[in-house]
Amino acid sequence: MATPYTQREIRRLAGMFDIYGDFLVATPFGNGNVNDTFQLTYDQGGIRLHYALQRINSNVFKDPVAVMENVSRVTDHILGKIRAAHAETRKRTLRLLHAHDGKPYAFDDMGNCWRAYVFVEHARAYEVLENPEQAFRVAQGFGEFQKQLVDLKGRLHETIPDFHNTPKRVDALEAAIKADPCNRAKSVGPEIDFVLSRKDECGKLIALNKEGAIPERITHNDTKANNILIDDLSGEAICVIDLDTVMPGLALYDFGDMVRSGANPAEEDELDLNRVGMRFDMYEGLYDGFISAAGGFLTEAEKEMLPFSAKLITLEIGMRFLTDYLMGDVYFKTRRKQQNLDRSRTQFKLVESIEAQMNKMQALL
Ligand code: GN1
Ligand code: MG
Repeated sequence: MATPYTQREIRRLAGMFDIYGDFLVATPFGNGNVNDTFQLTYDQGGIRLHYALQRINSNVFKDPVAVMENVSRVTDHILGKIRAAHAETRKRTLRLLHAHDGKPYAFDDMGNCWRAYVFVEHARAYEVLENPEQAFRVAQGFGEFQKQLVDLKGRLHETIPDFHNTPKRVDALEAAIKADPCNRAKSVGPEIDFVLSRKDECGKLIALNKEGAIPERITHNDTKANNILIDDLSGEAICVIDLDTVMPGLALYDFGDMVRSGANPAEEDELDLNRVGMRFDMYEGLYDGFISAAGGFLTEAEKEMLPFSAKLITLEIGMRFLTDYLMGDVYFKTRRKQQNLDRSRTQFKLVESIEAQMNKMQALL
């Protein structure tokens, strides 16, 4: 990842937080599409320690302080749960460092909001999951995360309103087709048709929630496989990360995004569409893992919609990539031309693959 920040600047930014020891080096970290992340290395009395320093993308998160209030509440709550379990465990939660004024974030001179975390060692995020056992653990980890938050008191801020409101995402696509600021719409006719021919299904989950058939919960809303850390030694999913979109939502959004990102053996921007599809054994792993953690609190109506949620969220993210392509790549980071279009194509290929296996998925229920 190219970064506009020099070592000196990062060192100064990191200096806004209470970190003891000597700054050694900062390196760009991870593959996020939105925020900028650096791994910091410090020397503390001869021992090397790592921290994560992150700039919140204020184009995406208009109210970073609200984001940080949510993240603090959620991580404190989960830490309480881990401690109360009184068990030997590698389970972790992200831990925020304090800035000098005691707040868990700090603004730089340019008005950017930064935060720093203790780095979780000996664990990593996988872009593509390797086998059904790993899928099971990832889904179990995200399911446990939802379960840990069931008794969090008070509503969290909606850090991005209507984040998973699929009909509004369709509206945004249609507005982008109409505005067509980069004159790209004519080149993506099949992709546009793909979405619009499925428009009628897009409001299904929102409608069920409105009718009271499925409840609002506290959900993660960005349960990409790479947003959970897997312990190097045990293979257990030990820490959910990327908590900016933790907010009121439907449990199904989290399951859907897990399937989208965890059951596909190819990367999100894979160019060879023959490699893209939903592996059924991976779906089974994700399904079993999610049920093992969340089966106790999910209602029958929610369980019934699990297969559909995989299709819906994959379609939704595909249309978000397509919209961003039409708008000139203003939301998601891109590293090459047409990357957003490539991303949308993989999502639509995956939707087709999910549709073709829908009966088998239903049968698992
Ligand atoms: C973004 O930041 P990252 O890469 O985890 C996006 C998600 C998308 C994802 C697709 C706030 O997540 O909604 O599903 O890219 N996050 C936001 O890769 O828009
Ligand atoms: Mg992420």
